[in-house]
Amino acid sequence: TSQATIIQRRPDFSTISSEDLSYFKNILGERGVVQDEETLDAVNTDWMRKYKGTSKLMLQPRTVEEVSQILKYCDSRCLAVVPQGGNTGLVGGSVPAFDEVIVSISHMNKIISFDKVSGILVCEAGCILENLIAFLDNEGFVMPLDLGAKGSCQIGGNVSTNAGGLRLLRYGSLHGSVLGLEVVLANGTVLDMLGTLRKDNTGYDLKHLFIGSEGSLGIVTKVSILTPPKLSSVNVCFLACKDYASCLKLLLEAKRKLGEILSAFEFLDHDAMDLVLKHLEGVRNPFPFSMHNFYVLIETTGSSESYDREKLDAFLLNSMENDLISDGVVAQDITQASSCWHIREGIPEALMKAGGVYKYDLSIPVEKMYDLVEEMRVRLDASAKVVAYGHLGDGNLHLNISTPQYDDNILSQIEPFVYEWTSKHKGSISAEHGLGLMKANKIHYTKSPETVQLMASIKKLLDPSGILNPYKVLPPSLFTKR
Ligand code: FAD
Ligand code: 2HG
Ligand code: ZN
Repeated sequence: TSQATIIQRRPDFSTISSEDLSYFKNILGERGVVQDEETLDAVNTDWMRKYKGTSKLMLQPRTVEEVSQILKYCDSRCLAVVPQGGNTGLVGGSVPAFDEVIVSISHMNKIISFDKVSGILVCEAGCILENLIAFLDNEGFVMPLDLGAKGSCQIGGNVSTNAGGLRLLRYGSLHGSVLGLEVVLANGTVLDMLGTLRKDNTGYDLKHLFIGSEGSLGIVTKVSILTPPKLSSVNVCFLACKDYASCLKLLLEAKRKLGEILSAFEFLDHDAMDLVLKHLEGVRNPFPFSMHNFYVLIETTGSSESYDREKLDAFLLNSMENDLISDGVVAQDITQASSCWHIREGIPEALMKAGGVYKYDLSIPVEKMYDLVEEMRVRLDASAKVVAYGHLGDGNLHLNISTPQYDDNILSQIEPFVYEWTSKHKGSISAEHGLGLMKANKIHYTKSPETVQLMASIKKLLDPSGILNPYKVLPPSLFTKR
C-alpha cells in the first residue's frame, strides 16, 4: 500500500543468518522454527490482505522462558520482531513491514486457573477468545469483551490492542477488567504483574502501559481478567430509524429506560446493510418490504426474564409512540438473536469481499458523528461507497470507504481530510483498533507533541534498540539513528 512504501527498512537491523536459525532450533526445536513458504505467506499477510511483509521466519514459543530467550537473543543481534496473535488486526500492526521475525503466541494457549467466586480467569496470551467464551459459559460466566473476530483473535492480541468490541458499553474497557499481566520485555526480562486483585495501589500500575501498546513495548504472555457472571435473560432487537437524529434520541432513551440491563447499542446505515445483504450468504433482511436509512441493534442482559421483557416492551412502545423507530423486530429465540448479530458482525467480512476498503475507526462526539459521513459522500464520486456503522453507545464510528479496487486518487480525497476533520472535532483517529503501520505517522492528529515525545521516551527506555514491532504505533522518524 502507499502507506507502506513511504517508510524505509531500518538499515541497522540485522538479517537472519544460519547461526541465528541454529540458535532458535536449539531452544525451540525444529517444530518451533517455521520457514515453509505457504505458512510464511499466510502470516506475512494481514486479515484484509492489504498489508504484506517479507519475513522469512516465524518462531512459535510454548513457554515464557522461550519467549524470553528469543527476545534476549534478537535484542543482542538487533533482529527486529513482530509479535503476532490471531492476525485479525485491522491496521497492519500484526504483520511485518519488512523482514521482521514473526513471534507467534498461538501455541501458548492454556487456561491456568479460574476462581468461581471472584470470576477471575488466568490464562496464557494465545488463548482464542471464542475458546475462553466457551470455557466460561460452562462455568456460568462470560468474557467482558466480545467481537466479530472472536473465532481467531487471541486474548493477548485483544489486550495488546485494547480491543473494545460489542460489550464495552456494559463492561467497560480492558483497562478496567484486566487485573494482571505477565510481559516479556525486549531484553528478555520477564515482568510478573500477574495480580488477581481488584485493588492494588502499590506504586505505578505498569500493566496499563502494555494494554493497547500493540506489541511495541513487550510481549504479553499471560493475562488475568475479571469476568462477569452469565445472566439468564438476554433479549435482542433490531430496529429501523428514519434518520440519524432518531438514532441518537433512541440511545438516550435506551440508557434511561433500559438502564442496568442495556448490554449493546450498535448502529449501521443503509449502505452497510446493503453491503451485507449483497456479499454475505444466508443473511436475511429483517425488513424485506421496506427501505430504511438506519438500523440499530439493542441487546439487554439481565437476571429476570419477566422484568427485563417488561422493561424492553415499555421502551419499545414508548419509542414507537414518539416516532423514534419506524419498524422493529424482537428476536424470539437464540437463532433469531444470532441472525441479528450476524448482520452487524458480518459487516467487516462483507466489506472485504466487496473489493478495496479504506477503514477509519473514529471516536467522535455522537451529535457530530454522522456529519462526517455525509461530508465524505459529497467529496467522493459514486464509485466509492461510504459505509458507516459502529458502537454508537460508545461514540465509536467505523467509517469505511469501499471501492472496486485500491486507488490512490480516492485515497487522496479521503486523507488527510478525515483526520483533520476528526482532530478539529476533538475526536480520536483510533478508537479501538490501534495505530499499527497504517497510522503511526498520524498520531499527532489526536495526541499533543509533548505526549508523543513522552511515549517515544518510554519506548526507548523499555526497548532501547527498537526491535519490538518497529515502524508501528509511533512515527518511525523518532527512532532513526543519526
Ligand atoms: P493480532 O492481529 O495478531 O495483533 C494485533 C496487534 O497486537 C499487533 O500489533 C501485534 O503485534 C500485537 N500483539 C498480538 N499479540 C500480542 C502479544 N501476545 N503480545 C504483544 N503484542 C501482541 N477490534 C475491536 O476493538 N473491536 C471490534 O469490535 C473488532 N471487531 C473485529 C471484527 C473483525 C471481523 C476483525 C477481523 C477484526 C476486529 N477487530 C475489532 C480488530 C481487533 O484489533 C482484533 O480483532 C483483535 O483484538 C486483535 O487480536 P489478534 O489476536 O488477532 O491480534
Ligand atoms: C467492528 O466493530 C470492528 O465490526 C471492525 O471493529 C470495524 O471494519 C471495521 O471498520
Ligand atoms: Zn468495532
